[in-house]
Amino acid sequence: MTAELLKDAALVIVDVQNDFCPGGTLAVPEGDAVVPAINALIPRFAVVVTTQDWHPEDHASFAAEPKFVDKSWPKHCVAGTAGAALHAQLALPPGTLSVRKGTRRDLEAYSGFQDTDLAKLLRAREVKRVYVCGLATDYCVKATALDAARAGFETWVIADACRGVNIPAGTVEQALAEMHAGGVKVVQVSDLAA
Ligand code: VGL
Ligand code: ZN
Repeated sequence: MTAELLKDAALVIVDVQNDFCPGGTLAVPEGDAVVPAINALIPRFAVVVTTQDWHPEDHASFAAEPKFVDKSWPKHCVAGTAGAALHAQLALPPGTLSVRKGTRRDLEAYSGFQDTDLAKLLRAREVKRVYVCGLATDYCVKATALDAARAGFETWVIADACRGVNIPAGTVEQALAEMHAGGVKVVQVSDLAA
């Protein structure tokens, strides 16, 4: 049995890229654990979007001695590299939309809505509801979900289909609280998957 499509809804898969998975330059603990969870969710959505962090070689957030807490990072997701590619096991359907962000040297872009066509792409497909999952809960997932809510979409974060940097420990919990305060609803994969 295939579960019904969620009406007017899009699944926004944030930054499930090799550099954020174990073995990558900015690996999120258990980052690749989101892949089977996301693959279980995909059949419920008519509209699927991936975002990718897509930085120039000399992006301003890159540091030789990254501190993480101050948003300085190891070099990651350089445009066109294997590290910037989506995880190979994501079962993306034909017609998956793609958004790339953080492409300007001097600007960090944690949100998939920042300087992209994402809101326009969603509205063109009459999306009213946005479900956000992926990496990292405490940065790009949080920023994308908060921006989706601000843009007027009814927004959910699928908590167990996300993983976070969590440095210092507690930032994932805090991010979920901030999303909740920003009008984003929190759900689990089991609430949605067939
Ligand atoms: C991200 C840190 C730096 C993310 C991107 O995808 O959450 N985190 N760049
Ligand atoms: Zn980045």
